[in-house]
Amino acid sequence: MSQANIGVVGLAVMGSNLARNLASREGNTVAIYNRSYDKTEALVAAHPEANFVAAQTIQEFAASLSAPRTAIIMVKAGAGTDAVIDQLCQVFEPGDIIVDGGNALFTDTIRREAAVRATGINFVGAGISGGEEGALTGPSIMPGGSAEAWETLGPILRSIAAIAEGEPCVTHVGTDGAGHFVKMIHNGIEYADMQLIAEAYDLIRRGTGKSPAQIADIFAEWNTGELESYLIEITAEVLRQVDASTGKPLVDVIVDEAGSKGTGVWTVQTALSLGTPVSGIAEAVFARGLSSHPEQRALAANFPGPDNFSVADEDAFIEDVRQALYASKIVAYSQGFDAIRAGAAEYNWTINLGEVARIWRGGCIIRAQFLNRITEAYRADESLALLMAAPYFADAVATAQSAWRRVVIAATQAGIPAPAFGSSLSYYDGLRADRLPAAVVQGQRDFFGAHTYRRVDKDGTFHTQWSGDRTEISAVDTH
Ligand code: NBP
Repeated sequence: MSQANIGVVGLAVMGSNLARNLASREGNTVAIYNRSYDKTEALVAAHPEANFVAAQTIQEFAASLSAPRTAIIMVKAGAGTDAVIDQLCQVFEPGDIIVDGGNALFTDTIRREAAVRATGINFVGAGISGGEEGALTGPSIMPGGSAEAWETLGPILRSIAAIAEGEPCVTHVGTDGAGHFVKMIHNGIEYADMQLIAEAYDLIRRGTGKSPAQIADIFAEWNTGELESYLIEITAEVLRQVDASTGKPLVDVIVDEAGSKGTGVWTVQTALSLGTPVSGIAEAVFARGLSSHPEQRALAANFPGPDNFSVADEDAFIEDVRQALYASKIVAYSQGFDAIRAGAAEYNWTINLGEVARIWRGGCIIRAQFLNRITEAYRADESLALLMAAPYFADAVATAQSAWRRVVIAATQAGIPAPAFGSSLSYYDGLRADRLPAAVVQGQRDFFGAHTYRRVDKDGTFHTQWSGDRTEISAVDTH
């Protein structure tokens, strides 16, 4: 017994692939356990080459691990995770390490970490991105938890993570729920990136009449430049795919209702409570929501829109769309990193934002060349308050802004929905505005609720006596 140095609990798609990934690395012996033993048996039978120690019970599982025992949980997030943590706490000892690699809500991770730490056992919430393929060949890993746990866990996670430009895509993100928080924001950015690419496709298709296969060629071309990313690459693959049964482009036979598993919603809910505008991510979540209400879409199907739309210069329009996509993507990432900064301040995490961008360069769904630029921006200025104000991004957005406006105007005139393009441009214009109508909002708030306002020309807080003689008084007098 005690021959395994790492264990995996939960052997569905993600867990079995992660266990195989671990077993493929030199020096690892992997204890495996699943609630239903048939999955464990099937994994062992299918992979005789792997160095597995199969356990039928949680007690056997614990006994097969050498100290400090380290187990990665890969079960359905929620009640399943709590059930497995409870079981492991019964059989583990102080100093051992429980890692939750599922998609847990970060506030659950904060709660679980505190409860498990009270027993002397370490608890690490680790975001794991890359889907089933990433789990097998190398994911991007975002662990939270204590520095003590990271000492044992670090070398193991480094050995299985994706490698980007020679460096493993894993870092100790911060304490307790920091890893799952950063994974949540990663997924939110992923939503925005996907929606922006989908809007670019829609504009080109409806604006120029090009076929999905022709647009696949355009995206493949974009993938050789500053937009180079996994999501652009796979979009080209999706658009090129022909449906075997009808001979039509596959994209034309897929029902146009986008689903979700909730991490985008969590990102937006969290950002709302932090007061951080993640408008690009929010529009992406809302766009999925709108798509998934066929009964409403049917009722609105005859609403009037503009007549025929076609662009005069196709090549120029496509280049404008490319630039608008790049600028909107910069906004989405800038907003996502802003949410991480705000989360770190709220939950007392020290998160190195440049490192976050670095570990997203490989393994995960939003992997892209572009992330190097983010790392460079935070290396140059660790306290950068606005990512898109870093010189590289500010220049890129300045270069793109005319094209961006032309695309949003064209979309509006054509009646083609481009909510993420449009709201990203509004965010940009909001940030750069000399004066915002927020002053009017403050006036309204003071009028109906005596919420007070500050003045541009002197310190202090003020209130206008709206229901009286409308003279202004110092706000302290109102309370
Ligand atoms: P699922 O999310 O489908 O969960 C199935 C696993 O959970 C099985 O091993 C099942 O055991 C176990 N389980 C459940 Br359900 N309830 C349990 C309980 N009460 N006690 C013990 N085990 C229980 O698996 P998955 O798709 O492999 O995902 C695993 C985790 O990884 C999830 O948190 C997911 O969100 C996350 N994740 C998934 C992806 C992805 O691309 N799929 C990517 C990144 C992260 P059984 O065999 O006995 O039913």
